[in-house]
Amino acid sequence: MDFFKYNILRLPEVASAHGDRIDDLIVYVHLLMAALFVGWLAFFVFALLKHRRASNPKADYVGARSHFSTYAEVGVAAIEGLLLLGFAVPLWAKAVEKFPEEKDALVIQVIGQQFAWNAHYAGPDGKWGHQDIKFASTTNPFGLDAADPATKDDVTTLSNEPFLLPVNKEVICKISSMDVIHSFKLPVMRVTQDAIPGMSIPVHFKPTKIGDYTITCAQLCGNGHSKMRGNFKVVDQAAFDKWFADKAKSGAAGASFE
Ligand SMILES: [Cu+2]
Repeated sequence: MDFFKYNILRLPEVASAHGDRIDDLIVYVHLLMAALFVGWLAFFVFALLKHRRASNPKADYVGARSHFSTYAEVGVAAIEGLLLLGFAVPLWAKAVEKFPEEKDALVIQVIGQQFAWNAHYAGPDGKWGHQDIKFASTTNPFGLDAADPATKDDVTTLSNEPFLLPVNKEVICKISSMDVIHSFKLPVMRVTQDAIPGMSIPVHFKPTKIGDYTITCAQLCGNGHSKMRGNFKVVDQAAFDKWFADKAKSGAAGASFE
């Protein structure tokens, strides 16, 4: 299976708990398509040869008597049904629909803006600072209210500054946008979600490998779209705790918006 994933399809590295099952499905779909391509092409060549003019000088008005093609069609539909009901739907139910409890997960807000990704964590107090659209600006994309004491220790990373995630812990990202439609794509996590202005759409995943990874924007969002590359790092819990405490202490969120 890995041979198909990484040598034939050349999928990127996978670093999330559910990612392997998405790759499995991608391989199954490609195998079915390859079988159809070869099978139908062989049938086409067979039909060209069998029904060539030289061996059939007179037209046959009855046509095919065998039910082979019907059985083949039903067989293909059955395999497609199996892929959809046996793999795709259960995977969607688990990897997309079934969220972990917020109390057991790291919850962050992510906002796309032309052309950067910004992230916002409730600080060590676990409370989100008050947010209002009237405070929102390019330097304060989350509309944080600097006067609210709960804002003081909130952690933000702005303008594609890398944000950190602890390894082997569920993460919930609530995705939104300041301006146009973007799409939050973490290729190694096998996560993609449109960022839509006026909506907060959650996605969840569990990073399983320490490393530095890329965020891309998967919706053409303007002339700087190709530069809308953010970064995030998956680190061990101790490194995360240290970074988080330092960020919270520096009062990044509270200070910069006053
Ligand atoms: Cu974008």
